[in-house]
Amino acid sequence: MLQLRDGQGQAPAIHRADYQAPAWWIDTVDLTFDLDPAKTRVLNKMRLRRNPEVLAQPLRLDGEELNLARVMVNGGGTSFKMDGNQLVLENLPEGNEPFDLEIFTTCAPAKNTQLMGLYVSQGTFFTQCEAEGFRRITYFLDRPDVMASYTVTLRADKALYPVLLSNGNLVDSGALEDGRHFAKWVDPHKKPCYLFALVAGKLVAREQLIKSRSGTSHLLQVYVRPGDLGKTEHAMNSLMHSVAWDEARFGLPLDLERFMIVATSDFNMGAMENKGLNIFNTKYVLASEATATDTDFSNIESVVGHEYFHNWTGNRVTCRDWFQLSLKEGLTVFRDQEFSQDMAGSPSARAVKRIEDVRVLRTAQFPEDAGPMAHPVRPDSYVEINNFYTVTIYEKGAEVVRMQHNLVGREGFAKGMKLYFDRHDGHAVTCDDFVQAIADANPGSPLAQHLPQFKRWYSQAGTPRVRATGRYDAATRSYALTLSQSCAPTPGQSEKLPFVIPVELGLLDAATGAALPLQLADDSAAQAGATPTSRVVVLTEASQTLTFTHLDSEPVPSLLRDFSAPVVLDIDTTDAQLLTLLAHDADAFNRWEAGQRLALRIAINAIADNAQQTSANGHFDHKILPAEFVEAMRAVLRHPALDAAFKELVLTLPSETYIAEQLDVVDPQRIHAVREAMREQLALSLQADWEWAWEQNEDTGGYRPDPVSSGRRALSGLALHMLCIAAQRTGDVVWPGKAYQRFKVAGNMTDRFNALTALVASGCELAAPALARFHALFKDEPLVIDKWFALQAGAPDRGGNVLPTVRQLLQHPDFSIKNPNRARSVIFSYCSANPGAFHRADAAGYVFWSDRVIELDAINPQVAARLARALDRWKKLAEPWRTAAREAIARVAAREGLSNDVREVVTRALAD
Ligand code: B3K
Ligand code: ZN
Repeated sequence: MLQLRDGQGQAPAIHRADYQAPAWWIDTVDLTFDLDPAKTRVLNKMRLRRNPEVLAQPLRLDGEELNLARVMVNGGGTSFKMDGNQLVLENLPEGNEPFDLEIFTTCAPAKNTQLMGLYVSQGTFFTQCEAEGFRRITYFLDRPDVMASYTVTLRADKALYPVLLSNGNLVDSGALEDGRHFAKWVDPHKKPCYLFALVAGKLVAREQLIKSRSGTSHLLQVYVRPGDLGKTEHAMNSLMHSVAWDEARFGLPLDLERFMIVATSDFNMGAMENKGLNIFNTKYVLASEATATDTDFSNIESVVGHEYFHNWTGNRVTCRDWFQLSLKEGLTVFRDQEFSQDMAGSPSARAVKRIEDVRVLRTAQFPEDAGPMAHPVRPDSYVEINNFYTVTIYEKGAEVVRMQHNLVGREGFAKGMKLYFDRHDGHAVTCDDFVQAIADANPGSPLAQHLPQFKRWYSQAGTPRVRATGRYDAATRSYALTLSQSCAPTPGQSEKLPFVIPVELGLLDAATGAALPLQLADDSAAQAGATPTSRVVVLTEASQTLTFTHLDSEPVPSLLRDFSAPVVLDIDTTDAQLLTLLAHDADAFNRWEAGQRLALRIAINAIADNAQQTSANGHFDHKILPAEFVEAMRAVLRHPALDAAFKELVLTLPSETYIAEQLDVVDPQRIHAVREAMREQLALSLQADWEWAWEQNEDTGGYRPDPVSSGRRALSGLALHMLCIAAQRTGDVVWPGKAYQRFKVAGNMTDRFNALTALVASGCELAAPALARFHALFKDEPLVIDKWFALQAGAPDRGGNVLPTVRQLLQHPDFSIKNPNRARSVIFSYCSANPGAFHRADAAGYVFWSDRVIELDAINPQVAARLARALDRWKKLAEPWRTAAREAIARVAAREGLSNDVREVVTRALAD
């Protein structure tokens, strides 16, 4: 155990305010590995010196699950002691001169099921060190502000491990005795230990030479298992595009002779940005049109980009401590989002990407911000840092960077980035340092003007709400718009001060939908003739009123365009106003948003309306959607100019999770029934239009994962799904037949899987043979089998049938709880992504959840703690779910020997 625990109590929290610079520096590290799955030997030779700026202290090195064999100082023996997991050396040479410390340990990679530190996956060695995995490899100052130069020698059996990789440049390699061989790597860049990596195994690589703008050449490599090479083209293309983009947009070149990506099927998350040796989950590397969907292709592009962009934002400039995690993660998510938008090209495709990103923020981060795990973008404390790789740190952090970008403009942001690197290259710094650089490079900008207040985005948790009210005065032809902000208390933070909230807005003519010139009463520049139709207002007070003049009638406000701030907008728009925005808003985001607001309003009213009861078969007896809504959806679907991808987003109803977030008390079954009823009505009322949309978009030609053709596949997939839903209701057999045919002959995985989804989700009889056929076709493709599991665990519940199916899936020969992708595909798809099936009135879903959390925790605490978050929002549940959920959480909390990871999550969930 890392910390002493008091019975079942939590390990102590670590506080940001307690940060102290390290008392020792490690300048160089020379590691020699004798790789053996059962017992790997690690010789660690370090050169250390005291940090003269810190009061003298013993050297305390972190270690975990290591067998210590030898410690030597300057070549001789030394005294040492253990304090918990720390190796403590007190009698070190006096003075500030460097000295040598040699530590010899062994570890057992084959037994490492946590997948942190050094582990074995399918006969290949991999490492994962972020955040605190390096201490599972050797004793070290395992903290990101200690940056050292690494030399690494790997020794292993040549037949079993022909490829030996580590960070940096290969400087030597050769044969050893007994069929062994070695490779020696030197990393030219200093780095914190969380960026260390090694890989050893039977791998093959796709290679590509590229030239930077300055003319230097670089070798790019994507390593996979033999047999997977044919699925690496898209990852390599994505890497090449990433390198070119970072140089073109930010002037940041590749700083290494060689850059490697290696894929593994056993990985806790998506990928890891180890310096020059990125390790990826196969899910974000391997793609072919036969096995990967359009979503997979676009995820690969963004994850490859994300990890590559870390090479500067994270690796060249890293975090002072883990509280600063968003310094690298928020910024790098912002960069990967911008990269994907720039790659998408057209304004419409950019808007689609923005909508997708906001959807993630609102369905995952907003609930986090309102629940027991709420924390600021820069947290103040944590028990287990692995629990803080969250949507708040990543996605909200990216929004906070995006607001800075928008407040200083694109050029200003590029200047700010340059200043950031001029100041901090090669150092471990804080979120404050970042925002200071952006502001200092842009004096006079709204960011610089409001800098101390802007920083509250880093320190205050919770999603702010902006309440907007408009009043039109015909006498003065003016429109007064009042914007008021507030933010609910979050655990440990009861008072919130006003944020700096950029609100991009426009006004539309209510009759024609035309964009109106925005003349502010007190804005002389605008009166001089420069009257834009969209502008950004920076809200800094608790309440502010803007008065727009020269308006002949009451306008329709379009607020928070392009989602200009991560807030909830409360506004009493009429249905007619929303319909105008849906039909005419020049801002694509708000056009989509108007449709979502209409749907949300209908759903919430139906949920609250006790007169609308479901009949025994779960169906609503009367229609929920008003005719105007159906007609508006038809107009979007049939629109001659809108892109298919955008149509698909508009025609997709808000998720059950998002609907639940709007309610104070959540009846998950009622939400599910209402949403299903809305979908069914949309399917039936627009049947002819869906048929038309299917025919229009059925054939996308040869497979290319570009935004236009993937948008067409998305819309035809939705159309087919809706047609199968309608068929279930009408008894039609034609469309299920067509879906089955499509499933059989589809030329790519997107179309095939969409057809399979339509069959399974609509509950038609052809689902079972299709699933069997799909498994037989792809039994040797683990990533496709993950989809097969996930589809069944995420299927709509029919009379409680999903949980028994999930239990059966756990017994399937292809299931293994030790493989995180597989565990996620079954267990998470059920517990976290299928609310209608999970929240059972008999509590069996919750019992299943608690069993799996406990089972997983013994194998892999990080994955278990993620699953533990599935009941974060239990306090909002109506009875009987609320009590049952609390009991399930309490059942987990009552276990002895829980990991810090799960303990922290359940403790916070149960806190008042
Ligand atoms: N930095 C890693 C995440 C590490 C998670 C450790 N629990 C991947 C990324 O964000 O790029
Ligand atoms: Zn990252």
